[in-house]
Amino acid sequence: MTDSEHKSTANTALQRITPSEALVETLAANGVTDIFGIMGSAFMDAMDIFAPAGIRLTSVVHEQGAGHMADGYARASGRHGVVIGQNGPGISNCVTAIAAAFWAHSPVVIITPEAGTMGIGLGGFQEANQLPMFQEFTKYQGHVTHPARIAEFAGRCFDRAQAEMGPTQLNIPRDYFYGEINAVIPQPRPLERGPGGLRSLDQAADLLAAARFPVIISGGGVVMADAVEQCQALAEQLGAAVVNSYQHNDSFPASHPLWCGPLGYQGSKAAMKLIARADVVLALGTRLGPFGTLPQHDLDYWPKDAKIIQVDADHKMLGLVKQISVGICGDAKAAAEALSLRLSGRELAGAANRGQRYAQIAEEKALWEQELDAWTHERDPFSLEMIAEAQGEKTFGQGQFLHPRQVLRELEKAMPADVMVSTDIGNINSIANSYLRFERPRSLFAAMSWGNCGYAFPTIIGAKVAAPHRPAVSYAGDGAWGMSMGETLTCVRHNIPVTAVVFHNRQWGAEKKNQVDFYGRRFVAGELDNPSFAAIARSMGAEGIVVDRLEEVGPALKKAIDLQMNHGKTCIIEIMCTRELGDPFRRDALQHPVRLLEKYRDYI
Ligand SMILES: Cc1ncc(C[n+]2csc(CCOP(=O)(O)OP(=O)(O)O)c2C)c(N)n1
Ligand SMILES: [Mg+2]
Repeated sequence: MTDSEHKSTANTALQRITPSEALVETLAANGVTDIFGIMGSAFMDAMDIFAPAGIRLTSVVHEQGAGHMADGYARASGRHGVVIGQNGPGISNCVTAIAAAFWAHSPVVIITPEAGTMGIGLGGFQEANQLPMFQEFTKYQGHVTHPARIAEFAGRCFDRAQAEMGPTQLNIPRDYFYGEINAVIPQPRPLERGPGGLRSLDQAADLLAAARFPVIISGGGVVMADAVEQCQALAEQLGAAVVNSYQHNDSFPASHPLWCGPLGYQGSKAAMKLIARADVVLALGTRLGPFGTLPQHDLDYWPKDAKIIQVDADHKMLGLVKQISVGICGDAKAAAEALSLRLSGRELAGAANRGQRYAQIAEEKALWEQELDAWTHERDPFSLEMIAEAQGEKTFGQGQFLHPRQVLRELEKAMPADVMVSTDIGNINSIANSYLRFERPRSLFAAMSWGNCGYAFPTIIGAKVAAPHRPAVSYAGDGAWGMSMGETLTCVRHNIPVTAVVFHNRQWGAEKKNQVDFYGRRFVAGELDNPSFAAIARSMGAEGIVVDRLEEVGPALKKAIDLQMNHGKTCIIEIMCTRELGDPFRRDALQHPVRLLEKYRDYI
């Protein structure tokens, strides 16, 4: 649902009203039904009337969780996610989550009550200048300069979060909730987006018509613009292979014959080998982020001689990272439609070898699937040692430590239809990129370019609140789970049933991999000595399952989904994994150590 479709009962005339009422009425006018946060005196006057305005405040364990929930809510629904907290520490607790939402392009509004105007600068209680904290991670910061302007600033924050596809901040001195004002409740002003400049669309159509091996990169913009259907129509018209941009595996249906899988870290070799052959690439709704286009699997796949057409709703992204031939500042859906229209009835150079391309796509995909099937475990020396060591060991469940890749394959096979999955940052979560396939958009919520551990679990809770009818699953490593598992209490307290998969490998694996590759296996701070997370989950009132036999992975997921969908229960599936480690995250950014001082001489 878009903002314009919300039915608002708000009075649009000038009214005598309190600032708290003006704020809450503006929230209601924007269709807000859910806010995430922790209560506080700073905004209690407004909070007191949330319920009669049809707004539920879900109280969380930690405000970072609330920020991620707002992000997940926005990503699952396309609507605003809203987060609120106590001035000072409640607000500073949100910084990481707002940064993550910024890089996920989520329309999150953070409402930040601030110290009162009569005390600012005197060093009172919970006082901080709250605008600089979020300056880098917001598209707009509305600071309420007078109580009578609270609705005006609030409305602008909601409009700009959608228009600019990112978080906005509404900063309200806490004394400005009180008093009486004359105010108009602003109605949402959704931005109508267009296809882009006509000349650039014409140029792009000419390039596509002349392409002999066209490839489409379907990006996050395709998800956000609900443009999968239009992208698919264009791909079929051109007979173009479609690859997902990094972490946007839900931007094209995986069952489609033209789908090739994701680019980027632990992505699809089929996608990489096919885009390497392109003479024309249509990058639809993607900023072509640097991390998502790095060489992978020893394949430097970016087609350096191809003509690149880039479509992005933000003009600042055009040509920023990759050289392009044509840049279109437009909406992915409208641009795809406009290109289809321009190409229909035209002679397409690629028509001649269309059948051949379909065959090549099918062949590369089959090869990649075979490779994945055979790739049951990692084969580097460290991993082989870890696997050998685990063979003699029993888990606390008395079973075996499992190979992460096999676990991920089993999870893939057992995924329910219409599932939403969130993923964290870590070695096993990254490898999951090869095994996460979706049929519809708004299904994958990865920790995007902010890359913070602890992202996935609170994010899936927010997604579940937005889409309660859809199964919701989060993935996290044991380290990241430790950061975020407190929010299990939020699920239990507020009946928000989700399924959390925890890959228990007893280490901060992704970073330890760098110590293997660059630091002579000198393991500093990499080991994790954990209790059973399933037992912790049970003590928090959720269900917990320990999995230490491969044949139990699929049934455990199915059982947890049944608990979630049919019994309203949150379940943590703790999967015992070996310490083997896949390819590292940032090989590109590390250098082998050099030591000049005598005392550190051995540390190379
Ligand atoms: C908030 C935050 N702190 C630290 C890091 C650095 N970091 C990246 S991956 C990683 C290890 C993750 O370990 P775990 O969650 O157990 O997953 P594994 O790699 O073992 O699969 C760390 C510490 C980060 N990305 N985010
Ligand atoms: Mg781990």
